[in-house]
This record gives sequence, structure tokens and C-alpha cells, in this order.
Amino acid sequence: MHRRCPHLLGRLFVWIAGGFGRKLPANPQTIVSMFWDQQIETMGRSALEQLQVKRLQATVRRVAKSVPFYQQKFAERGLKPGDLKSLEDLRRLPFTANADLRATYPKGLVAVPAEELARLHTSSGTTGKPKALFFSRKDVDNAAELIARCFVMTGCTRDDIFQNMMTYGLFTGALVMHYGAEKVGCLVIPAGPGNSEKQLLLMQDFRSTVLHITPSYALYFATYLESRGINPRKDLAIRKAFIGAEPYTEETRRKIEKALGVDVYNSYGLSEMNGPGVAFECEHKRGMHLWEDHYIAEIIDPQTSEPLPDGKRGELVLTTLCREAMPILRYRTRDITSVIAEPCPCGRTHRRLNRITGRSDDMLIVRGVNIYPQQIEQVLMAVPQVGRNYLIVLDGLDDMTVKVELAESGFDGRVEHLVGLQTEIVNRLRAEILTKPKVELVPPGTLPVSEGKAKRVVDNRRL
Ligand code: DLL
Repeated sequence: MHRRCPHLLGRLFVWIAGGFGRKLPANPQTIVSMFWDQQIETMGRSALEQLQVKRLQATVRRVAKSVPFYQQKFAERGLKPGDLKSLEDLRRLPFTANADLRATYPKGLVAVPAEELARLHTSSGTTGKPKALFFSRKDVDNAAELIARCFVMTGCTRDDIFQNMMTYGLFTGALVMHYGAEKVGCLVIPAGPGNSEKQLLLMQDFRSTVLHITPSYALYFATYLESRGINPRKDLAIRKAFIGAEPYTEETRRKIEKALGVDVYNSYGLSEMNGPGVAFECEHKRGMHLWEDHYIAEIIDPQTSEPLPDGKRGELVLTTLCREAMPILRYRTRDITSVIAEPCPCGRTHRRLNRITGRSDDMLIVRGVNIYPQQIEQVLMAVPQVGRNYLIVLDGLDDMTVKVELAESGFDGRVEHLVGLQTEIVNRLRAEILTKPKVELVPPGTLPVSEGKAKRVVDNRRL
């Protein structure tokens, strides 16, 4: 078995760790940490920070030379590229907001001549024009390289069969992972999302071992397998699932792991930063390693924009360090998380991000109380009788109804007599979100499912 690792010693280590060429076991307890690029992944902090400064300086020079948007921002601040001497100086740079990407659409932030552009992705958002995200050839390759690190970090090898159940096309989710999986040498099945019958057929006939899927589709797919009487542990070869693109809770992870018989690895990314592969879990699954040779992370207070210390939850701000076609400085992701600075037992020195608990713009204000949809999901997924889908509906002036699908098992076709369960869910939710919602129990499989990112909130309020 050959797992690519550029260094001879690293390769030897990987070969020994892999059991002298035997296929690796899927149980994370038994995976010995492996590296795609051991030198970079375990680099000492001070060398890593020096590399960040060097790359940040190059990025700032690049945008100061060729991006009018940043030229103007620098001029407003009286900032010259040469002023940037250390990581602390990062704070002198301007933020880039979602609105700036839309305002400069389509090509306002491009930093290379047109002939160097190799790929376009877009991020749709909910309103208005999309954001256009350009890649140079080197950007495409770098994105794949980071994905290769993520795959190998979870124990994937060229023996794996990777079923990519994300949307192909303008969305970065599927294509970027596809290229990374090919780099590792996996057999890639570009299945795309939806059509569960076809997905199952592919899994059965080609013995897929790794899935890439959104949490909402994973939950739905688990129900589908159940309805077909398939026991994934016995009948399928799937062992791992890379899950991301939308927020989900630990409870949901556990539910998916149990129902699909896989190890779930949390995968975080965003189109503005290449798509997936920004941060990813190792076998310890305690936070996602952020590839700090490619990105600088800051956590700020979303209201005041002031920096927050490691361990404090706030808005993640990211700066690209290697992007050629479209470098972005201090991007306000709106994602709420915190940085874990403690070393990870896997040996990687790149700091970890905690699970994203929501987006600052996802926050609902109901009767004056701030609520994140993930708080509701966390409560629901811990109730055994609850199925795998839910919907939060806001109506009238400020009324919240949580529609909750019941689990298949134990459901006798009626919901009317489940008053006790309904009251229990109301009470558990009230304890978590500090306001009393209505709860409507609905039969399994009756709430809408989307092929792409799940829509968890319908806001019909007259506010
Ligand atoms: O969703 C890229 C991606 C694809 C990541 C596949 C992981 C897997 P966008 O469409 O630009 O790109 O959406 C980015 O999705 O700012 C988060 O709000 C959310 N998100 C992505 N991954 C996670 C995750 C892709 N693991 C936005 N947990 C981000 C929570 C996530 N939220």
C-alpha cells in the first residue's frame, strides 16, 4: 500500500503504521495518526507563525498591487504593505464582509490577469447576486492538497472508495473534495446528492467505504436504509462519513454514526476560502484542525469586532495566505466558534476550531430571546422517540412552532395519543431556549427534505 507522503522517513512511518501494507481497520481507536505532509502538519508553532507572516506579507503585497478594493481600504488607513511586520499587525488590515464580495461582483477582488483564472465557483446565499469565487491553477491544486491532508488524517488510503454525495456544479462542496480524493488515489464515485435508491445501488455494487454528505441528507438516508431493511454494518462496506456544509450537533453526529454504522468526521469550509478543507477532524474528533499554513484565524466579538482570546466563542474571521486568484483579508465568516490552542494528541500543531454552533446571522430573536437553531436540534436529537428531521416555523407576531418528525421505530401511525412526549419536548426546549415554543409531532418522513443544504427555519412573522 502506498500513501503519498513526500518525505522518505514519513513514508516509512506511514507504511509501518499502516500495518506493513495491510488495509487499515476502520475503528478510530486503532488508527495510528498518519500524515499527508508530516513536515507541514507537525511544524513547530514558531516556524509555522514565521511562515504565516511571510505568506501574509506576500498576500498583502499582491492585493495592494492589483485589487482596487483593497488599494482604497489601505489608502483610507494610510497603510503600506511594508508596514506589516508581525502577526499582531494583522489587526491593522481591513475586514472583508459578505457585502463587499457582492458589491465587487463579478471580478472586483480578482488579483491575477484573466488568462490565469482556471475555475469559477459561486456561493448563492439566500438573496441577491451570488458571490463569484475564482481559482487559479495553483489554487485548484492547493485546495486538493488540503483535502488530501484531511483524508489521510482520518486514515483514508488509496484503497478507499469515496462516494461523493454532495452537489456538483457551482457549489464548491463536491468538486473540491473530488480533486482531493483523486490526489490520495481513492476510487471516486461522483454520485451527487439525492436519489437514495441509486446511492444505495452504488454502495452495494462498488462497495463504497467513505461518504461525503450533508448532515440532513445523512439523517434522511439513514431512514431510507431502514425502510429498505438494510443493515449498513452487515450489508454495506461504508466505514466513514465526512459531514459538513451545514451546522449540526454532537447528538446528530451520534445519531448518524449509530444509524449508518460509520465514523463521522466533521468537515468545515466555505466558498470564500476554497470550499471544504479549511478545517477537519482527526481521529480524536475533538475539534477540527485548521490548516494554518493556508489560513489565519481570528475570533472576534461579532458586535464590537474586538478580538477574543483562545477558548472564547465568537465570530471566526479568516485570512487566506496562499490564494492567488482571489486573496481575501480578514473575512467575516459569521460562523460562531472558538479556537482550541492546546496541543492535539495526534501530533499536528495546527490549532483546532470547535464545532460551529451557528452563524451570527442565523440567530433568531423570539420574544426578545436570542435562539440558535442548533440549540433546538441538540434537544431534539437527544430524545429517542424523535426521528431525523425538524422544522422551526415562526408565525404571527412572535410565535414559534417546532415541527418534529417521529422515529420510524415504535411509531404506530397515530400522533394524537403522544401528549406526554409532546409535553416533555416542550419542557426540555423551554429549559434550553428560555421561551416556551409550541411543539407539533408529525409522522416520520412528512417534513420537506432538500438535496442541498437543509432549511431549518421558516420565518413568516409580521415584524
Ligand atoms: O459549504 C463548503 C463545504 C462543503 C464545507 C462541504 C464542508 C463540506 P458554502 O456554501 O460557502 O461552502 O457555505 C459555507 O456553511 O460559512 C458555515 O456557515 C457552513 N458550514 C460549512 N461547514 C460546516 C460545518 C461550503 N462543518 C458555510 N459545521 C459556512 C457548521 C458549516 N457549518
